[in-house]
Amino acid sequence: MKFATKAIHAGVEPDPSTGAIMTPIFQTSTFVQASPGQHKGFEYARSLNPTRQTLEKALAALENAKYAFAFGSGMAAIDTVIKLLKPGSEVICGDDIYGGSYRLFVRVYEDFGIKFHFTDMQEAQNVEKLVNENTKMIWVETPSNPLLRVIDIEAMVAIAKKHNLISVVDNTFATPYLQNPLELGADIVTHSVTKYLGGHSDVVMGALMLNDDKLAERLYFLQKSCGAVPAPFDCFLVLRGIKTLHLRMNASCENALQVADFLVNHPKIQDVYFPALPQHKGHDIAKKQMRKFGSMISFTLKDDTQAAAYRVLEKVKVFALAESLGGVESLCCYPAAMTHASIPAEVRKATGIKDSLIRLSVGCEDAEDLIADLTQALQ
Ligand code: P1T
Repeated sequence: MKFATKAIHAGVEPDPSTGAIMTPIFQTSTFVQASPGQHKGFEYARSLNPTRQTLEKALAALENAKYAFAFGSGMAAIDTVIKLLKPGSEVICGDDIYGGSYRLFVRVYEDFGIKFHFTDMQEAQNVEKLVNENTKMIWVETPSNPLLRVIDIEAMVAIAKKHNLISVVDNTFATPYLQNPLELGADIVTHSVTKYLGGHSDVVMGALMLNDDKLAERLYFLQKSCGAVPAPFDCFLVLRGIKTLHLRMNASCENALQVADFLVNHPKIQDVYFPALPQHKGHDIAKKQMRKFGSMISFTLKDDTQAAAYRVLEKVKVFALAESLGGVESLCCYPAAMTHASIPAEVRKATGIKDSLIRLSVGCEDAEDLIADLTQALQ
């Protein structure tokens, strides 16, 4: 099946009891058994709920994965992956990642004896150099948040396979429509479903997709044991959202090309971080491993100050100043004080997050209106 057909149909069967074409919201905590252990595949809604099961099948299909597990947030999905490790384990991780992932790794899991090494994964040798006998996992976020760095997934997978490490790719920015890390050899894909998969800024959810039976068994065990599962209503909303993933992505990626072109030619803009630009360091790798370049763009101002960035962010009218991304509505944010505030300033600076860095999530409005909005805000 091709992508659009899968997005609309995969996993969803008419409800057997009524014929309802949309999977019902099974708002129930438990399921009646005929005799202890004799049931219809569902016992207690933390372990499995029919609405969630349908969504998990649909999510698996989108990544061409054997398994998918849905969680109450993207962070809950990431948290579950880290629980595959034990005290003493070490993880090699990109240095440009979502601030919440950094916070979970450094401020939660370092207390449990797991060590994280952050490095610029654009150079594979930086990763290879950090591997030691305790290394158990490679954590890749590509394109990265907020600098839109593109990491060569196949190169990271090669290092992981050579040293018997679990390779994980956070595919939130690309979505399964643009990039399929499992097909490039990655072991686990993680998503903040809150973003493009949900697509309408009305749900917080996460997901893991994978093919490996052993890892899947452990992740399912962790999902039901730790219990960070999404509500049936949220599963329903995401089932609805993913039906238009390809349509929304096509529209927002096209808009992003136009917005980036406008920014590159604007006299007040210093740098534009967007993988579609030929001068972007990861452009060729993006062309190799992605189908389009996504709709996240970051940029800096010639007046590289927080005050100048705030002046722009306070003036936008169509773009909303808010955390998150991937909805039909365009958003803008100031990562240093918002999505990445939990990363110490010196660490942010070393990674290359400048004082005027602004991040855009380009949505599905008319590109002309988005550009007009940025024009007046930059003025
Ligand atoms: O917000 P949540 O659904 O828990 O997902 C966390 C997460 C994981 N991975 C990436 C790449 C992310 O960008 C996020 C969440 N990011 C934002 C809220 C943001 O505005 O960047």
